[in-house]
Amino acid sequence: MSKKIALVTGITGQDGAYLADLLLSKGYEVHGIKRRSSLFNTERIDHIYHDPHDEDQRFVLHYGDLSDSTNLIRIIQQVQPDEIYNLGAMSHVKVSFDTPEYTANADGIGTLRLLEAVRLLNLVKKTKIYQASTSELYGLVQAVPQSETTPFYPRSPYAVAKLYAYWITVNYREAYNMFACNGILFNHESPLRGETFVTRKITRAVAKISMNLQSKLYLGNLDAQRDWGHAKDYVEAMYLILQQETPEDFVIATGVTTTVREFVRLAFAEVGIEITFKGKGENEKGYVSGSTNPDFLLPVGSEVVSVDSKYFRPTEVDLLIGDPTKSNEKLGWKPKYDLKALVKEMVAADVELFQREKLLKDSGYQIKNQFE
Ligand code: NDP
Ligand code: GDR
Repeated sequence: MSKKIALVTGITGQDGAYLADLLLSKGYEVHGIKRRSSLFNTERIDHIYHDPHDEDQRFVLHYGDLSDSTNLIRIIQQVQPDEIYNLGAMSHVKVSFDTPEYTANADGIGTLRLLEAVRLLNLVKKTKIYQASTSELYGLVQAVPQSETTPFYPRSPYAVAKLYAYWITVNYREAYNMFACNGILFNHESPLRGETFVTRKITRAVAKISMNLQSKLYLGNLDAQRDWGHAKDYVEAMYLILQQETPEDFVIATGVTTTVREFVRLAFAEVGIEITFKGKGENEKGYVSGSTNPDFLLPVGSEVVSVDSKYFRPTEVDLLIGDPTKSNEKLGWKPKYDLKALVKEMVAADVELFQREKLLKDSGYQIKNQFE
């Protein structure tokens, strides 16, 4: 049998990088769409990228954008993919309140453009489509745990755009018999997670604070509860969804929920720092209440976490907890990582990252500060 061909939008993102690794390990030829940017933006996939002059290319990048129909049509016509994974999106919920129109275009209409391209090119029978849907669709809590049948109530321009993408995927499946599926994925994280999402923001700050490179971490809503898994487990589910006999939608989640506050506590514990929280809402703070870290200089009682209301969202999603029964039973999917293992891996990766920076600083080099 000839090798399968996959096309991945959002290949330069967290999930794109893990999915490309997975598909290559399964013998696929992988094509990815990357955006032109003024700086290199392929850091997450550089380890699999080969000199384009080499022969036998199994990993190919194309310039493109989900806002450009003709570009998508041309790439799909050229690649003739067996599977398309639509992971490209403006994926930051808070930023979507600042860029609602762009978010609707890329995340909502972008999905329509891909579906239409497959239809126009007469690839409906050949090409299967995975749509990166999200637990943000549930938004304002209607019922928990959230499953494939829980009603949606989106709470951000991002979630509303993704709601359109969800339904247009269902509609093309029903109207044109397309093999098009939604994976309703709950939050998933990793050392490759974007630096402004809360888990990575926390693990980076914890690493820096433990090395005396930063003194404080500012966060928004500490009460928010999320069902956090590992991206490596979640891309396996994406693949499995497209290998089923019939196209269906699946919730992918761990079934365990945790507050942002508890994530902070677990992350500090990884570097031997104990944190206690005092106060409420905007006045809540986290203090050092103990330390077994011999290199940590701040004394017990130091304030290392503070709430800044600038990180609050105009409308928040308070509680997400997924019911993965269908994916457990039909896909045979079960996550390998639990939250503790996830936090451990993320903190260890950021400690390693900042050890390099500390070395430079200790040698007299100026290091750049990046805050969010
Ligand atoms: P990232 O933000 O890490 O990656 C998003 C990717 O989309 C990047 O490659 C980005 O390119 C690309 N992109 C952004 N805008 C466009 C555009 N207009 N045209 C083409 N590509 C674009 O997200 P994740 O990897 O975390 O998530 C993957 C997908 O899954 C997203 O659609 C997200 O909304 C969804 N999702 C994510 C969850 C999570 O917890 N991670 C949970 C549920 C759904 P560039 O690198 O140039 O910015
Ligand atoms: P989310 O992820 O909005 O769930 O979307 P994010 O990590 O941004 O926020 C999770 C929760 O933490 C609270 N929070 C903060 N968030 C950020 N980013 N920065 C802070 O300082 C901060 N303080 C508290 C937030 O209010 C929120 O409640 C992610 C994205 O990957 C989406 O693309 C995806 O669809 C969903 O997960 C499932």
